[in-house]
Amino acid sequence: MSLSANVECNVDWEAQDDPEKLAAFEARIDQGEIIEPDEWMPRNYRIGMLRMAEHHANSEIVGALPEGEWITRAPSLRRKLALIAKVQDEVGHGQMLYRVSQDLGKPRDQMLRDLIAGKTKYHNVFNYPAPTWADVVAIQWLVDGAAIMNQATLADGSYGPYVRTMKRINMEEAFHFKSGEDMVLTMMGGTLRQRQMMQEAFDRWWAPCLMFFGPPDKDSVKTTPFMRWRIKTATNDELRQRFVDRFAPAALDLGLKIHVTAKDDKGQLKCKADGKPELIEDPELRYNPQTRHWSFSQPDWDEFYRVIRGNGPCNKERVGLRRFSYEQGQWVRSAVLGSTSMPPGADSQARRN
Ligand code: FAQ
Repeated sequence: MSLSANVECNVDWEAQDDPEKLAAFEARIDQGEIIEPDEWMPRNYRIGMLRMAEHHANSEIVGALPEGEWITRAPSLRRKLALIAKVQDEVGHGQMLYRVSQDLGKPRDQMLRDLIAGKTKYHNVFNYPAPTWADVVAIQWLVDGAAIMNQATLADGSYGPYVRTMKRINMEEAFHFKSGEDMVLTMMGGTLRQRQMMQEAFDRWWAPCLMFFGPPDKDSVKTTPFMRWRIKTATNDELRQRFVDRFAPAALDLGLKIHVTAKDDKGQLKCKADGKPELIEDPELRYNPQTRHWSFSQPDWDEFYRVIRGNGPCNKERVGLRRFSYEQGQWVRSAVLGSTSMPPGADSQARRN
């Protein structure tokens, strides 16, 4: 089955599949079998897998942008070479994941158009600014660390092409993470100013990274059915806890502090004289030897929903750059594919001219 262009790809929980085919499919899932694109699958499995792979592909190509801005400003030739390779890897991951999504039935051009029209999402973390080199370090250490943690579980999933792509991507992400570790050690072993820069960047990225794994399980409609079909193999909260258990002690060992925004008695943010939010050490952060887990304060989930709905600090800038890139490629699509379609939003403008 293939979805035609401009079809809305939404999971429909009311949709009924042939009960016999569904039972046979679920028996295969229970046996740990891998599902291939040309085999029968429930409609919601196909759509759910497509949406996840497309969201992932979007995240890779948009995720290359905050770090890409730093290529010309990297502090040494060695760091510059590593950063160029890393950014190139992320775009390559996007390429592979758009291919996986295409095979599930959505044309690539529609995916690129939906991204710049704001119809589809990408990861929350890529809507935050990277104002200093220490932010590049935080991205490679924390965001790549979070990505590996999530993707290691996705590599145990049930859809063959996505699982195989995850295995390949995870090997490359492991290099990015190692580079992040090397850079955070350098920063924290450096001058007072370098350590301060790293702390400020860490403060900017900690909460977005907690949000990286998605909303709390109680608010995640898709987690239970996706776990049933092994599209996901760990819940959002399980992964968030693994992240904190791994990175909270590592950060403290390096001399970093884990901050949260201070609130007054009415739950309103407290601000400093310069208007920036006041930060305090996370009062919930502690290790529980019984559970062997770290407790921590939940991030601001209202901020998460604002950001993923297009109202984060850098959404417009990031999508704007993707639009610019799409428009710049128009002549290639028209020369190679004979495409006459204009970038979304430009159609009415073009017709008027
Ligand atoms: N950001 O019901 P759930 C990388 C949305 S690549 C934005 O829990 P689900 C490499 C979600 O889509 C990182 N939106 O959804 C790199 C859903 O929206 P919908 C990309 C989010 O699917 C590193 C709604 O909220 N990785 O980092 C986020 O069960 C450095 C309800 O959520 C992947 O995409 C979020 N954080 O679980 C590149 C991995 N979380 O569909 C450059 C694959 C949730 O209702 C530099 N994806 N939403 O409109 C997944 O594992 C899952 O899809 C989740 C969400 C965990 C993202």
